[in-house]
Amino acid sequence: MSFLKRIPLFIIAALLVGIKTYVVYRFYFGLSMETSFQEIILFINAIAVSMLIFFIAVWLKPKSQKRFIIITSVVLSTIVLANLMYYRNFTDFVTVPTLFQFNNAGDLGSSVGSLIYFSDLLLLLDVILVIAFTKMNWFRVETFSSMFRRRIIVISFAAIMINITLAEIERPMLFKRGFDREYLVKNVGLFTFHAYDAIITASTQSKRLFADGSEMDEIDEYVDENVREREEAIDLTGVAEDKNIIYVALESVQSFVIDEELNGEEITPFLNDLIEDSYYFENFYHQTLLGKTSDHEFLLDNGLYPLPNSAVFFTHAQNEFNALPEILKENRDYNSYALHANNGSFWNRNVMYETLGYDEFYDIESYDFDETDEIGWGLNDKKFFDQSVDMLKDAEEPFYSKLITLTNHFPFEMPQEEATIDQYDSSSVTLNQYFQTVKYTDEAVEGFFDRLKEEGLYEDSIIILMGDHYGISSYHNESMGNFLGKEITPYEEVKLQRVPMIVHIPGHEGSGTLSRISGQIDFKPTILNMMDIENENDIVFGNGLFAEERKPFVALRDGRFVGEDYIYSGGNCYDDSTGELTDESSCNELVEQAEQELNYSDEIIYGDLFRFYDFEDGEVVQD
Ligand code: GP9
Ligand code: MN
Repeated sequence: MSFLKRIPLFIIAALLVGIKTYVVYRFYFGLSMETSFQEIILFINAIAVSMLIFFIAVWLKPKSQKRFIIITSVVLSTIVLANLMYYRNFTDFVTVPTLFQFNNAGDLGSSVGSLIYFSDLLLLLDVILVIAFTKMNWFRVETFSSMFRRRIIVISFAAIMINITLAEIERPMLFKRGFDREYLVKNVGLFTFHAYDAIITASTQSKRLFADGSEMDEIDEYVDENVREREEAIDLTGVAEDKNIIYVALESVQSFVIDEELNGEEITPFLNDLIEDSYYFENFYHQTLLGKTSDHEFLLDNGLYPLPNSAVFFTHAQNEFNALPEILKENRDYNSYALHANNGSFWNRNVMYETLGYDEFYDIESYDFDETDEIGWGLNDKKFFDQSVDMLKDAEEPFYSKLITLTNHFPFEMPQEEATIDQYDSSSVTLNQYFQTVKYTDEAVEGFFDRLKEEGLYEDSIIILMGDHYGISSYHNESMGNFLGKEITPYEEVKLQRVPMIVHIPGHEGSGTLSRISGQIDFKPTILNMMDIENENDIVFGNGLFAEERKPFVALRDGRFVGEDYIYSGGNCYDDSTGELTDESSCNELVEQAEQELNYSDEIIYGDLFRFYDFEDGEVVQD
């Protein structure tokens, strides 16, 4: 037994709890592991975090050390068990905001019994052992030397750094972007995730506390002077009244593939035909940043910009918004549905959709498929659309619905036997493969239209399709330049941020291609105009796409912008008629306005300012 006496108790506790948390992640939560690298990260984070927490013991006196070790293992086990029960009910992890949502806690309360399994008893084994070891004085508990303490600090921080570095390799920008709670837990563990969540909540709440609504007057004035005046150039006011609105997000589809060929084959034959019979905006820009797909969803439903340094879906899902689903419900009694075959917690959608007013979210759990139906990130677009139509068929009409595709997602891999177009031949594997997945999505959309017609949904709907953001980053400029037959300058890079935007109105005559500069920020006012819903007091930074008088620029979220005559990129001003550099002063005025506008939008979100604004009469209501 004297040999055991040499091992410090806190190390034993750290290992026991670390191994237990690993077992829970792996076998109780059933987190999916795609690679052995993920397995390793999962194991390392469980041990590293547990070490960091228990190593605090070296600073304590022997008696407090024992107390600390027991209390810590009980608290950590409670956190794990609480999350496990929550996960079994909601397939998600506990967050600070959910703790304050009593309806969730209530749901859980009533079903606690059915959420605890007999096998959960095993999860208390570490606590029992820690208590027993402490009582029996088997392991070393003493006042440690300062040399030993220093070593322990170095070891535990090194372990955490290794964990964070590996996590960054596995998911670049994990902390900045958040992605999915499941990713966070997989990569940095449950306890670090809770710390991260607490820090984000505290920082958003503190910014919110300083706002008192006085900021809204200036913003309202800006919107009044710069955004609100508009007249319909093409009169489509009310065209969508009583119709279903079916919005389709085309994952990573950029405008450069439209009407383009690869080895003599059209890349998007169906979309090309559809455009002939639709309004097509050929100078339409995505305005997303870190939150990618979710940023585009935010833009569409709110007419506000996403945030410069986080995914707004993640950080501000508790804010008050004035989103499309809510407005459509209030004014026209529309139901809103979101359909997307991915984890409900990805981009925090399961929380944000409720905030935005969606009635139903059909996530991965609503779709029926096995491995053979998967391409890339999940269910293939063809099966996705097919099953989505079944859901829409049963939906209460008229509705507003959003369907988000997934097959054309980076890294654009697909089984070659299903590919119907060649790969491109360049040094960029990403670009080479891209055309095949884009074509696949194009075919899936065709199938979707066929099914809508078959089910009698087509005639009563307006169908809008849009690329959510770029798919090919500037990293592939050289190959992209080869494909397009021109050098990709910073000016061309901006032009590559164009995404297709198609408004298809069945039975409508006179549509066509429009060249006006426009962007995702214009979606919400466009829908409201088409629904003939008065929105004169709304605070948005976009104009209806059919309006004659429009803001003279489209701001990208990273500081670049597109003006009517100039494009601003990389701190330089380009003449749009030549694509050549021009005098900076030509861009100055718009540089300022674009920056101002982005700041106003950020202020609204950071300060949660809509809680001080009455959209009915356009008044600011301060506390
Ligand atoms: C995830 C899907 C793709 O659910 O929307 O997200 P992205 O990586 O494009 O933001
Ligand atoms: Mn996307």
